[in-house]
Formats: sequence, C-alpha cells, structure tokens
Amino acid sequence: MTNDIPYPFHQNQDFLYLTGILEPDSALVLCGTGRPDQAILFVPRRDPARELWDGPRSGKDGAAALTGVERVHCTEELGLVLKSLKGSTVWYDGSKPCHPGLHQTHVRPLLEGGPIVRSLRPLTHSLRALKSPPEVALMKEAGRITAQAFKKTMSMSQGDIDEALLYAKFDFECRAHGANFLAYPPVVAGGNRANTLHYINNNQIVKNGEMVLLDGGCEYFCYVSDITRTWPVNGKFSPAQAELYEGVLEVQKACLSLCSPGFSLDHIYSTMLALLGCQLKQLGIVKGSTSDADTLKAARRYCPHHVGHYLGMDVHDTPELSRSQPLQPGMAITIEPGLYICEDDDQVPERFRGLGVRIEDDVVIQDEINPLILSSDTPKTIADVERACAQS
Ligand SMILES: [Mn+2]
Repeated sequence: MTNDIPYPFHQNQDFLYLTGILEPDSALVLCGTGRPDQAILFVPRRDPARELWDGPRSGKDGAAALTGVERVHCTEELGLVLKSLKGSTVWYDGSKPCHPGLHQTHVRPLLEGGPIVRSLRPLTHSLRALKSPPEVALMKEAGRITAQAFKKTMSMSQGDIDEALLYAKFDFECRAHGANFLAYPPVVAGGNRANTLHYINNNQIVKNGEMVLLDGGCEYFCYVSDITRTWPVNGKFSPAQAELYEGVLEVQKACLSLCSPGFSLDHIYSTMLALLGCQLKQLGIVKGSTSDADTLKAARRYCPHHVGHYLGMDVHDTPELSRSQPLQPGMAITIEPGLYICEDDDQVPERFRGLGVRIEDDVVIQDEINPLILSSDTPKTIADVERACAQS
C-alpha cells in the first residue's frame, strides 16, 4: 500500500494453531523419526537494531518459555537443521509455500534431495476443524462483541446516512469492546449495492427508505466472527422490505435447525435452495406454475453463494475440509442465506427491485440437536431490529 511502511502482520493459522507464536519469520519442525519424537522451533534472532524499529522479539529463550518447546534455534539455522534430520517422508506444502523466503533458502534444498513429499495442510485443517472448549470460548466472545457492535451500529442509523459512518461505528464498537481488529474488510452496502456481494467501498449515502446490509466480524485472540444483518436505515421496514426479509429469515431459521451432527454444509445448502425456491414463489418473484428444476435455477440466481462455510481462526476456515463432510460436534460454521434482487431486474415485481437481504449467524455443532449460536445477541426478528434501531 505504501513504500517502506509495514502493513499489519497476520500469522499463518496452521503455525499459530501448533505453536501460539505470533512473530513473523518463525518455523516449526515436528520430527517423528527421532527417539523420542521431537519438536524444533525456529524464531528470529534478537537484534537490537531491528528491535528499535519493530519492537521487542521473544528470542530463543522467550519462545522456549512461551511454548514449552525445549529445542529452539534461530531461523537462519533452519536449513542446516533440516539437512541433519533423517527420514524418508516430508510433510510440507511446497506448491503453495506459506513463507516464500524461508521456502526458497531453507526448504527447497531439502526437497531437491528427493524425499517423498506429502501435503500437511489436510491434516492440520482436520485438527483445526474440531474446536476445543477453550477455542469455543474465544469464538463466543468474538460473537458477543460483534453482536453488541451491531446493536450500537443499528441504533445510530437514520436516513440518510453515509456507509462510511456505519463502518466506522462498527469498527469502533468492536475494538472498544476488546476485539483485536476486524476479521476482514466489512461489507456496508446501502440500497442496490447490497447486490454486489463483495462491495467494500463503503463510501456512499444510504438514503432514507433504503436498507443497509452489513457483513462484518472481528478477531478476538486469533478467533473470528462473521455476522450479517440487513436493516432499514430509517428504522422501519417498508412492506416490501419486510416481505423479503421474512422470507429469508424463515429459510435461515430452517437451515439453523439442520445444524446438527450428521448433516453436511452441502446438504444444508440444497435444503436452502429448495426453501428459497418456495419463498420466491410465495413472493411472486417466480410464477407458481414454474417447474421444480427451474425454481431451483431461480434460487441459485437470486442467491449465488453457498449457505455457509467453516469458521474459526480464519473467516473461511479450513478450506481443505470438504463441505460434503458430515458435521461433527465442535465444528463451527456460518449459516447465511440471502436473496438479491437487482434494481434492473424487470422480471421481478417492482417493489422488490433494488433490495438485497442476507442474514448470517455463527454456530457451533453440539452433541445435542440444537447448535450453539455464537451470534445470538444480534437483533434478527423484524421487531428486534426495529427496537435496536430505535435505541439512542
Ligand atoms: Mn460468511
């Protein structure tokens, strides 16, 4: 973004999951062929000249104390140590190295020696997919902070209002209540801009009478939230807005009821499409006589994204995990159906044109039928949303 000025560093999530270390240019080697198996950690050397600019480093002693790993080296010794290790299989993702510099200098020579190389990422992702109780506690807090930020942001909306102001309010409320930072650039999309799924300019005026769609989340000690609400900035849903909103809400609640062990995200997705199809017919957006196949096609057109994704240290967490995999207790996912009607879609009754609605909650799968809803404090029914907008 700008010459010579650092941008915020974000640790690689797999490395963070295994070590808890937040410093750049660090590495972990897990060696399964030694007697006993051992962990070897690599961290940047202490360097007063660099630390003057970038702040203190843990160094070898600090990293050992933090992690309990006894064998700690400086990062520049990584290649040397790797060369000294015996073993025929290296578990490493060389095609998409997460640290190109360390890969080039230290790891590539090892791979050129001809060991069997197997991908590590599917293994770390399957570990990360199942959240432990302490991880769920952090995600709960991220959800709680974000829900409060939504309430406060709804309460300041009024027609007309600048998207930038809603963005700033949401960011402020998250950070002021303990979030480290926002988990991703939020979407704050007024009116027809809600139909641009990745709209992040957030710099236009939302007019009195229009809705705003806010998709935002925060990071709380390495775990994130990802919540979406859509509300009228003047605090009162118009009849058409309420009709479309209720339609999406009904589908969202039905999808939440499927968040239990054994179902998969893909299964919930196909259910969502079928239910959205029914809603499109009820709303008169799709003719009653339309075939099931064409109704599904319409559902895919008016909701071009999946019902949700895994959630955890990353917003789109553990992408190595298939969405066809049955959900298990401890998995965290989002449920986010939407309907997006572009203003120039003349096949749709005029009152719905230019409206886009998405409702997104974060849930953890539990042993019992009902999931734990991390975002449950976020106003969602029309009555609750209108009440939150009326707060001062
Ligand atoms: Mn999401």
